[in-house]
Amino acid sequence: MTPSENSHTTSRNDACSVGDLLAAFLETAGARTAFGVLSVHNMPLLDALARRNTLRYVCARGEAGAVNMADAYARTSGNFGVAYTSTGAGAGNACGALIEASTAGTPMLHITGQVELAYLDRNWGDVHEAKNQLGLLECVSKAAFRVWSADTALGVFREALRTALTAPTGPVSIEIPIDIQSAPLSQWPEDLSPLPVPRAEPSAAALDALADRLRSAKRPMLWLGGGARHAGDAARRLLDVGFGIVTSIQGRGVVDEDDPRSLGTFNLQPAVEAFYGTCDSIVVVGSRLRVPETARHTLKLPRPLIRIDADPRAQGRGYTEDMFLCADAALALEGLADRLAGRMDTDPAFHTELAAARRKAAGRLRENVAPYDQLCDALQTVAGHDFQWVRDVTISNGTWGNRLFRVPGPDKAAHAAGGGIGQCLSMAIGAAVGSPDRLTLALVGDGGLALNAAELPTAVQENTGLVLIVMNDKGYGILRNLSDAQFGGRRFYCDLHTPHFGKLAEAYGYRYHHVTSLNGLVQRLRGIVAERGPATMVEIDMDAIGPFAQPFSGPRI
Ligand SMILES: Cc1ncc(C[n+]2csc(CCOP(=O)(O)OP(=O)(O)O)c2C)c(N)n1
Repeated sequence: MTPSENSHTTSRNDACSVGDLLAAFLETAGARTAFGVLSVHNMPLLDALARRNTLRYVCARGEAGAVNMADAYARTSGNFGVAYTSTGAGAGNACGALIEASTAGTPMLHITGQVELAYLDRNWGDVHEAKNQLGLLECVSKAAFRVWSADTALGVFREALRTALTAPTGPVSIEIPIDIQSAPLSQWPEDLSPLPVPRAEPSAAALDALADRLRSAKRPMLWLGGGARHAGDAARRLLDVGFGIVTSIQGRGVVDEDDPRSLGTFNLQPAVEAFYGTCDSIVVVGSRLRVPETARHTLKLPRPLIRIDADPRAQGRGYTEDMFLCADAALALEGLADRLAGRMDTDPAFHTELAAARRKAAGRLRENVAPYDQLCDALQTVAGHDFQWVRDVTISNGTWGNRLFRVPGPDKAAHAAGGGIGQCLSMAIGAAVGSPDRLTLALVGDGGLALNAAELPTAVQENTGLVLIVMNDKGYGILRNLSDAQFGGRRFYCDLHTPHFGKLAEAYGYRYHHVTSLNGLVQRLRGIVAERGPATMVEIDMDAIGPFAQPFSGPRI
């Protein structure tokens, strides 16, 4: 709709409005970038943001894209994310992406409009009206707040940001009725600073008890999840004490994935499960022990199983633990390392056997994904050590992308943790905007790309330089495999009419490469990466290259 269709008029010159306050608060809190879709129901906010002109604003083409961008921006930049949407359909469009940000625990603010206070929740058919929008956002976000008046707005902004940044972190929605957005404050607050973020401090007694439990272990493991992303230093100290490490997919890169004392993300393969059988303890830190990463909690983990989590509700989830410590991951592991350094006598063969288990698991995966292991290796060679790896829910990610392909750090990888297809392109844009000097590689299937192809021009407009690798098998490959494995080969609804990717790329100003053979790929990819246009699309023609050696229909491959 056009602005003139809306009955409400905004006062654009008032520099002391809620919109100005929000822009000033975001700036004071350290925000540098925001993503969004302009709408009549957020114009006072975005007008204020633009007038203040201290944040970069990225025009997404859809609200799902804006939230995905802010999400991956936050995951890879270490800052919190900011996304603006409109009310009604705009906020609704954001919901799938908010579910993803909630699943991944991404700290971000989602700011959305609402109809005028006097018309709110009355079902009078106002433009962009939505039934119980706040309830909807409460369900998909970590929390949702409404701003009721100009003078109470700052308190809401501060509490929303504190909630987003407090472990377990997550997206928080703020709903601001359109008349409140432009309403003047009676007084401009002196202090706009954000609130301190509480960290769950472990007690000395709890750490002593934990150390006592582990001191005699000969083959102790650490399982690190997304909640331990900031605990890399402490985890490395424990490696030096004699621990072995494995990570969840969300915990990738917390310690160097090349470290021979780490299993990387080979966390549930048969060779690794056999190795777990030889371990005499495991400390699970900041991980949900997710259903797909534990074979529905049937994966046999070592005992005693000790869990450390900042969220007290993690206790007993999936596995009953032998000991639980509610604490921040870094504080707990530092405390543990202080108590165990020089006081453990672990099995000298432990790390060698761990490395052998990883080799075995990786070798099996390599055989199963052939010939695409060559693509994995070529990308790894060309990417070097400072790049970002953003992935969609495509077979290539579920197999080699999540495990064989190594990431350089916890803040250099992002994927759809909740398993929703189509979010990769937007996430890659957010990651690239946050780290413009770093190469951003994005891995997506043709089916997934179709969902958010609306954001193709955003990548070019923002000059992201991202390299989008499209695994084109002309349909939903994983669902074909599942149809074969579980539905007697009845491949219903799996085949898609896909675009001519070369023409699509050309239409949007992408550089385009069509890969029909894996021969000489390193050299070819080197050229592709070196040219770094505004954005590049590399279509991997899977019809021409051929199928995977082993059809993939589950994570144990
Ligand atoms: C939002 C959403 N819709 C539907 C699905 C179901 N789904 C899972 S994988 C998949 C197919 C993805 O196809 P593509 O991106 O081409 O990757 P491929 O399986 O071919 O590797 C679908 C539709 C989903 N996971 N998420």
